[in-house]
Amino acid sequence: MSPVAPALRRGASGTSTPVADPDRAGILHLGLGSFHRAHQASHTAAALAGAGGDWGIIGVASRSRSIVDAMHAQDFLYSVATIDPERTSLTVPGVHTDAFVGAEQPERVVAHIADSGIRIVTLTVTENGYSYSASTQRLDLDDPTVRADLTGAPPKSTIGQLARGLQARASAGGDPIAIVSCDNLSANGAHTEKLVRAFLHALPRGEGDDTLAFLDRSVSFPSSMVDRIVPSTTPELRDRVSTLLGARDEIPVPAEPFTMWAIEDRFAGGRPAWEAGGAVFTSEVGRYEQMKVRLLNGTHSLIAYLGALRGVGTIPEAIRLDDIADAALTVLRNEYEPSIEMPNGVDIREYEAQLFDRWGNSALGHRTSQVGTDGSVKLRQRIPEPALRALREGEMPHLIALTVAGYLACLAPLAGFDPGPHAAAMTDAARERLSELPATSRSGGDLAARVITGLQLFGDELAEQDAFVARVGELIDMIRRRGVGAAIADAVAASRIPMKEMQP
Ligand code: CS2
Repeated sequence: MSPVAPALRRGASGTSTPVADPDRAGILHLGLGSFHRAHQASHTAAALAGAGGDWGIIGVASRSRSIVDAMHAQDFLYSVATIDPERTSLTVPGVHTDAFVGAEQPERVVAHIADSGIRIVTLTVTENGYSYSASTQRLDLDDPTVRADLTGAPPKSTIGQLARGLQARASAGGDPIAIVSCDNLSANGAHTEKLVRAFLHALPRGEGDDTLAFLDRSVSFPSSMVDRIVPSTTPELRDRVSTLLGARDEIPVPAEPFTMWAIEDRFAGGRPAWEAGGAVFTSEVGRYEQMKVRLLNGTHSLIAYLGALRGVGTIPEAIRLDDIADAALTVLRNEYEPSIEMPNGVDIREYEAQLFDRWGNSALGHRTSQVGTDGSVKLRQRIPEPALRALREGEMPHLIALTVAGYLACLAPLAGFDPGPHAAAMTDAARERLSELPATSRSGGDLAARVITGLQLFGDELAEQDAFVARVGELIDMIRRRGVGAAIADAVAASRIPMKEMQP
């Protein structure tokens, strides 16, 4: 790319015409990360191109300035690079009308939610962003940010911002609005509503009562299942995109060709024609969520931890290893499949075959460390229910146990075991807590018990499953003493899969 290439701006050659009218935003989005920019923004671009409407998006980054500054410098344009092994194709969504940092301007978040022009708030704030306490299964009222938000300070937590914004909207006339979580949480709509209501109930002197009544009347929280693999961007991609585009784009987003969005059609204030971009409006979002969070995400975690322990940096490299592919197929067939009901019209074999193609997309370069990051919150969504179902049936979920063993071998390695650089690159809110445990754990069993039973990292029910805890411990010891290959072989052999069913 020549250094004199012009910056990506409105009207620059090679860019499509932006479709959103800069003065008419209808959506406020919290969490201006890559996933939103590749997924919801692309669907919104398709909806605006197909059916129009005042549905421009104001993007709010929670803390980071860099993406906001770059969006401003590029007239809110950036490209989505759809990457498959044969080719890379570019689109420029052009749906954002503004961007700012929520932590710097919390009052502005509140004001936008109160503004009747905004009829939808969407969220991609990660599993960590909901101020949810897994131990009390409630809004985390001990969290200092939530506590400060409850006192009336400009709100910094997502739930505080939503609740204070809705409170201001109720006083300003109370136009209907939908709040749509697009995070990988089960029943994400109901979950978000429960937390916002808990915040309003926790306000002193019945201050939240009018807003609670407004919620009953005019606010909907549709659940949604989102799916598109979006790796982190790289300097190499920036150069490639800029060459293809003929303009310098500092913030391109790489994404796979596959994309899926299943949403409950409960939009109190109207919505864009997202079906134009392939979204499915359905009453079966719960089934889509379970299918995705278990089959895709649960297996993804297994591939990431095993891959990192085998020393490979990317998911496609990991899934090309025969034993990791066997482990992935075994966990799908034996442990996740029996725990879900597929949505009508989705064929499970086709869906699984697609998963293997998607994981194997080598041009994406999706990192094992990216998928392995934040396992403490991700695994809690992915593994407890299918594991408990198997245990209730008297079966040991060996490959789910291996997922947990792989996670702990990466994040809390016992003395003398080096999980390698890809494990070291995984970040996790629980890393510090976990890293203290190996020094005083005599064995894998000890470590597993302290994490699963002691810390209840995967919830209180799994904490009581002694046989599961013991199996995780055994696999940790096996990884440490005989290597990850031996542990994979042991778990796959122990699983009761009829071999003839093993073809993807
Ligand atoms: C992945 C997901 O990082 C992870 O844990 O499993 O981000 C996955 O790529 C997306 O959910 C795909 O939609």
